[in-house]
Amino acid sequence: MNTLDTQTLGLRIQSGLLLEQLNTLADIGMTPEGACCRLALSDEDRIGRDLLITWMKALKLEVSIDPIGNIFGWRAGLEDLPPVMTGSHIDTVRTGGRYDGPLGVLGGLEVVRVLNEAGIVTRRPIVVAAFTNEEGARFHPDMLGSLVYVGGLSLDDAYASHSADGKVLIDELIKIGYVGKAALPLCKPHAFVELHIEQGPILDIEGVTIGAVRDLQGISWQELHIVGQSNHAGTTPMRLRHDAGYCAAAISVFMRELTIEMGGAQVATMGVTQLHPNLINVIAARAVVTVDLRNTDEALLKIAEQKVADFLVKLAADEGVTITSHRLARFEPVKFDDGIADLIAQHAQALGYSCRSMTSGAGHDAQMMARLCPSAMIFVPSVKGISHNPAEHTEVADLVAGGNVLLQTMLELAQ
Ligand code: HGY
Ligand code: MN
Ligand code: MN
Repeated sequence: MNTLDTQTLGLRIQSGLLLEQLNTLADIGMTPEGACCRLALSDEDRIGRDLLITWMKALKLEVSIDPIGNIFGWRAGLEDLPPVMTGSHIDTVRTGGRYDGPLGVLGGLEVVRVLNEAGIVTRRPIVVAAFTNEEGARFHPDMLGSLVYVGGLSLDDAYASHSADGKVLIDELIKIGYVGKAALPLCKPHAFVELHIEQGPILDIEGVTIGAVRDLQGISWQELHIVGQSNHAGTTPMRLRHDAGYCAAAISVFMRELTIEMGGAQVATMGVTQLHPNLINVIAARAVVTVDLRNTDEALLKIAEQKVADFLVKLAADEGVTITSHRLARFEPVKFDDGIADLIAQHAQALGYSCRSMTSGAGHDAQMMARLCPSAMIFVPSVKGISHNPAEHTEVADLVAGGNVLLQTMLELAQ
């Protein structure tokens, strides 16, 4: 083992600045309820991006921005080789926590800080990325920036994406000043490793510190537009109603029953329900609802989608309404690189952390990067499995553990 190896194996991240930056970023877009609200391409997102770039420059990283607004901090290596890339996102859902996304970006900056302070230059360059619109809470699909990066969505189609509040993506990107000129893609990394909170209960319940994420479930998002007929809530006999509000509720109940019938990994969520005119004494004329179906098994996900489609046809006929579906996102399950996942597990154990292999229930930028280069993820526990919620929390010791595993995994990949 050479001196560099013994030196690097002894390196550890420090929690101080990582925590300080996580909290400083969390304050941007903080709501009165204590949630982080930095919807993609919003003013709050712009302020967060500007701050991140300031932090990257303070670490002497060479900052570049690509045409979809992905931000990269590049640290030169001894050799001009494909880099080891890490990163995640800093956009949030409307009721976000402070770790979902920023831990992966700021954890990457902490790795750079430790190497700078140790005076170590790795053989390969190291890049820290912050991808645009990972959440998909404002523009669809989710993981949009990393999807464009790997060529899964054209820039034009991404630019034309419409937000729920009626905005067009390119207009908002111009407005915040983040239409960059860097090459798309900036590079084809040697490897991509993403540090992220689990956002689920498994590590917390089992008391395990590190998740070596080997795969990620498939995602199916659609928006349903239901058109019935508004009418008087008191005078209209039940048999004459074309009630879009009832249909919205019936679809939600059907989705829950479908997960019970299918069991296994099948999950289903109706996150959005908008009724019009949304008045107590008016039968709803229209409804817009969203359907989020996920499963680790592609064949089962397809079955779930078909069962929902069949139910919608019958419901529309029974209730005398029209139901149209608009596809918002569809990603098959992803297998990560077992070699990198093994490295994650080895370094976790070498550092004395408990570790287990996992599947990700949430979508992540790593699932897109896996189309371009060997990729895997490091999970750390979410207390009580809570996320997309201001109560999202990860203990400091677990944040540090995840950062140390990221540091050692990246060092090994970069040497
Ligand atoms: O929806 C997801 O899984 C991710 O948070 N975008
Ligand atoms: Mn995330
Ligand atoms: Mn999220």
